[in-house]
Amino acid sequence: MTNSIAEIRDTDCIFITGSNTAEAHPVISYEVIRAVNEGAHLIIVDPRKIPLIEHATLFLQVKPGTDIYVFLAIMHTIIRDGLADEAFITERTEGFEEFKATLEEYTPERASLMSGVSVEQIEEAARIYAQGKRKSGPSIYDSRHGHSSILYAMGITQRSNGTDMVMTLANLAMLCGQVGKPSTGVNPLRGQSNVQGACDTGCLVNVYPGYQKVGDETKRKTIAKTWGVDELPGEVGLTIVEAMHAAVDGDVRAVYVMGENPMMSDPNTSHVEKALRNLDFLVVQDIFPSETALLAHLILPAAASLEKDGTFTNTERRVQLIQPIIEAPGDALPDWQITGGIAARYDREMGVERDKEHWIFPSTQEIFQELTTVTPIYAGMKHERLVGEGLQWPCPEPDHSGTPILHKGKFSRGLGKFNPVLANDPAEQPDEEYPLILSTGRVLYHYHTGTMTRRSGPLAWAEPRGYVEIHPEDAAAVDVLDDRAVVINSRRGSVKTRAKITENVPQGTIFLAFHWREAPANMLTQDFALDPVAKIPEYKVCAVRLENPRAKRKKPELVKQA
Ligand SMILES: Nc1nc2c(c(=O)[nH]1)N[C@H]1C(S)=C(S)[C@@H](COP(=O)(O)OP(=O)(O)OC[C@H]3O[C@@H](n4cnc5c(=O)[nH]c(N)nc54)[C@H](O)[C@@H]3O)O[C@H]1N2
Ligand SMILES: Nc1nc2c(c(=O)[nH]1)N[C@H]1C(S)=C(S)[C@@H](COP(=O)(O)OP(=O)(O)OC[C@H]3O[C@@H](n4cnc5c(=O)[nH]c(N)nc54)[C@H](O)[C@@H]3O)O[C@H]1N2
Ligand SMILES: [Mo]
Repeated sequence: MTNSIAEIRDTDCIFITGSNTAEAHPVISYEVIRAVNEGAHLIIVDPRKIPLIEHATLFLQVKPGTDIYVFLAIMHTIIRDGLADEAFITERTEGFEEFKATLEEYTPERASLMSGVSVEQIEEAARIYAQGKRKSGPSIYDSRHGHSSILYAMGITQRSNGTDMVMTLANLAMLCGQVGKPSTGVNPLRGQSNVQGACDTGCLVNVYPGYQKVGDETKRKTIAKTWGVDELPGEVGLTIVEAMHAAVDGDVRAVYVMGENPMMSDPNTSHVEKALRNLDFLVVQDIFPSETALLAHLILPAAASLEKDGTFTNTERRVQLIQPIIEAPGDALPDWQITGGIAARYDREMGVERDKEHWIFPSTQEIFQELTTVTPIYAGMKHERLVGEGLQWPCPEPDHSGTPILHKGKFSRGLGKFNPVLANDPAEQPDEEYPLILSTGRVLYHYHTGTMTRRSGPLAWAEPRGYVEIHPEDAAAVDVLDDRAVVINSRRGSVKTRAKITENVPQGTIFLAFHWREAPANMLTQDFALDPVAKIPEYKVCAVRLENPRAKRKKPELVKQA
């Protein structure tokens, strides 16, 4: 997030898109509702009637994958109606003229045709967001503009044009000067407790810790020196989906899976299975025996988050200490001790002398200390400074108090760059054979592949088994009944589950969460079209067909006995 969670409550206009905030980020959704109750406007752009629309002033129900036309038309309207923040554009940004020219063709009328949202709603959304208008009550900010904040999540990023979508929202915020101030900004709501920390510390294929590009020779040399090695690899690695393709081709021979369950979470499960079975060596390090662990040559038992210490970095870049509150069972060890143990063993085999030969590092405190020496955004932190509230990065010096708001006064690259974006449609479009769009995601009561939440009795009571949401018209077309079996087919595979007939999904779109091992959504999703930059698969759109399993069964014929 460019801004902080607590600022949401003071926002004048909240613009949410591609985020089912109430179910996937319930705590943050309380802040949203609090702001609305105080008079803030809430605009939601989403294909589904998600719970938070109850609180929204405007709900723009787009067809999946067509929101890009709506965003471009919102910006078209803002420029057309003179609502752009010209002072901000002149002082803080570059590339505006070129960007502006690309917007000309994206009229609200065209967006309406593509997305199904009315022209009036698009124009109203543009006015409210640009001016940071409130429904009622005074703004706590007394500047010329009210403060508008954008929240987004996977609905816009898990797309073959995900990077374009994020740049589009950044363009929108810059166009209206809604960035670098409290209660504004472009705020991705991150998924796991520590996915932010994992990225910060370099668990990505193209960067070293602190987002230092692997291709940057100077930075690479500095890190290598600190780590006491001659050189570090300078090539970008393979992302998950690319690695699976490479495994099928025999170019990747061994995989070490740590805290992931790709047999359920990666697109096109049949292909993933083929990839994993083709490996010479598969290691799975997990807290439970997952679907992926079933295929492993070696399973390493890890301790769970409540059983270990270290730090978690949350979605607002806040680095916080975690403490073990229960003991790990059996032989389970914290992940850092398992990988550290393997590294130490490797060193010993290679004849390297070490004082602490067990885990390379004696404690998480020392790992963190070492991390701060190669990670400029963490450089001013140490465990003692994180007690209590923690610190938000960048925190470059020992006496720096952290950064709740990014891009204040200046962007990290200096001037904010407008990146012209053209609309692109999802890679797989519905057709005669597969006439519906499948959208996948989450429900409140379960977490991802269910390794953890589907072991819980109370959660099973709330949400015991899989189902697919189908619009009444689409259900009627294939004679599928509510709460009865339905088969979903895509070009990759088939899944049988229970139908939930509801108008929460628009006609032409069905929704299936990927929590259910008895109805795994990723049997259906596609892995051929990735975002060209982020390489994320298009989990939010693929083409499917529904089938009524009862229709297949022939009526038993009465055989007359002579
Ligand atoms: N209960 C629960 N909470 C979770 C998780 C969980 O598994 N369960 N997982 C966590 C993780 S890792 C993550 S990444 C987050 C994900 O959090 P979200 O991204 O909020 O979760 P999703 O269910 O993937 O929903 C994405 C939203 O995008 C919408 N959407 C689909 N297609 C489109 C489109 O074309 N355009 C737009 N604008 N919107 C679209 C969907 O209707 C949905 O409302 O949740 C985190 N929180
Ligand atoms: N169709 C579809 N697929 C999707 C998505 C979607 O919206 N639709 N969303 C995608 C997104 S955003 C995400 S984040 C991924 C999630 O995909 P995964 O990360 O593969 O899913 P999880 O079920 O969270 O798997 C985490 C694994 O880590 C284990 N684990 C938990 N704690 C620890 C620990 O401390 N140490 C170790 N070693 N293991 C631990 C759990 O038991 C589990 O097996 O799914 C992606 N896949
Ligand atoms: Mo995620």
